[in-house]
Amino acid sequence: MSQPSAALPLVADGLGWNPGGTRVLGPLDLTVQRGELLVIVGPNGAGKTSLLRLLGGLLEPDTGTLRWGKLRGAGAERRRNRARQLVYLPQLSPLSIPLTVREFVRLGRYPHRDRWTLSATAQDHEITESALARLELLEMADRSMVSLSGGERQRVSLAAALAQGGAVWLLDEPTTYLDPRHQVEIASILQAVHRDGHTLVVTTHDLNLAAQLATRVVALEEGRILAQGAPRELLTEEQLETLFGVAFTVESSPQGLRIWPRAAEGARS
Ligand code: TTP
Ligand code: MG
Repeated sequence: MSQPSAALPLVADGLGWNPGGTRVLGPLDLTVQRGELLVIVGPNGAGKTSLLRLLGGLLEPDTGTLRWGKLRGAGAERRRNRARQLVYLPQLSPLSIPLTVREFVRLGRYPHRDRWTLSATAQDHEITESALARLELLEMADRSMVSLSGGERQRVSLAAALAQGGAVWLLDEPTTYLDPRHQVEIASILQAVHRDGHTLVVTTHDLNLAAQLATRVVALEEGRILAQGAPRELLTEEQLETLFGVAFTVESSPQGLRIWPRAAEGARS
């Protein structure tokens, strides 16, 4: 895995996005510190994906500024450096990609290729194979992307992210489609990436995952930051009810938090 560089922190100042004149996000201020694992939670339509896309430079803000500390170069060179430093995992990966799993994962190495020859090196192949192995995808490496289930596609996207590497990882609901075993596996991969010193910004509706992973949680509501703090400060019954409009039970133990919506309690017993 590539070593994190000094391309941090990420500082958003008055950041706002108003497509077609309608306010979707902001204006908001957000600083992501180097080495943080920031989890963004909030209801559908709160603006989590929009915020992640803005942070990744995939959307142009309508207001405010976004600073990437110590990102070198200008123009095309700067964009290239950003592509090397930034891993972006979309919420929904494209459905009809005419590539095999291995080819798709190898594409993750694209920003690292020599800009003139663009050919994959032995190191690119080695990193690709190790990412495929890590996500248990070697057996399906020659299958077409078109033939995969949603969860399989999500694991392939994560393998491509792993192959790419980079200082900052922006992951939009990385576990939505996964079965329990693969959810646990992905959580442990994200923890390993974080332990290696990388910075992660992750959106999720899985509040238990947020509690398990986050160094800080940001609650987003109608495009604005409602509250933020350590998981135990932010993921409280009161705060979650305010945010999602449904009652929650939060059990706290030395092992961590257990969170579930209270309406589900009847179904559990
Ligand atoms: P999102 O940012 O997609 O909201 P979200 O990611 O919090 O929601 P979910 O939990 O369902 O993934 O959208 C916020 C609003 O912005 C929503 O009303 C749709 C709108 N929007 C656009 O108009 N254009 C876009 O390209 C996107 C991404 C969102
Ligand atoms: Mg989203």
